[in-house]
Amino acid sequence: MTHYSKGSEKPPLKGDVLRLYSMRFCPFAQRARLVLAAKGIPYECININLKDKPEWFFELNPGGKVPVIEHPNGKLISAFYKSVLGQEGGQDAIKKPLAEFENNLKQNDKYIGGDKPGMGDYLVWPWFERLEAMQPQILSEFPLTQAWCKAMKELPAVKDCIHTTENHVKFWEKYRAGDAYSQLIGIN
Ligand SMILES: N[C@@H](CCC(=O)N[C@@H](CS)C(=O)NCC(=O)O)C(=O)O
Repeated sequence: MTHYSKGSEKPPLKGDVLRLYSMRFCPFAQRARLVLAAKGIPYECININLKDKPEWFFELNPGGKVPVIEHPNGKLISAFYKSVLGQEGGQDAIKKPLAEFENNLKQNDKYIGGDKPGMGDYLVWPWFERLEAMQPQILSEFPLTQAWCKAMKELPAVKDCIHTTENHVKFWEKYRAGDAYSQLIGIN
């Protein structure tokens, strides 16, 4: 199995197939492989020699790290971002995973695993924070998820890290418009 190194040519993309740049022992890349496999998404795996990286790899990720996903049409935008940006099809695509999330929340539990917040709650919260800020009407169909959002916002750690709805909206407007200072929204 080839691991592409310095001096190699970048292999041409295979039609429409998604490509994952990986390294066999990288846990982050393994996480990407796990999700692609679990979702049944076909992909081509290109291994990178991380001790002797090909020059062309830095064009894909200037940080030089795996994993990197490349899509032949260059556009890879998740259902989450589509829905946050109000793009066509985004709302429908996000409803399926939201329904799964809702079904996994138990009627009497405050958080994912019971009455105490756990790692799972904190790991998924940032996406819900943005969804709630940008497309709150989507969440109105999911009452348990809404109650969970409310409980999350009462946690000191979440309070400490949260951005206001106003700042999320301003950030997205400016970021989409290519404003290099968008990342400073909310800093006086
Ligand atoms: N969470 C990070 C970490 C990725 C990462 O650290 N990958 C390691 C391999 S497990 C890597 O590419 N290391 C090469 C390097 O740092 O030069 C990400 O996905 O951006």
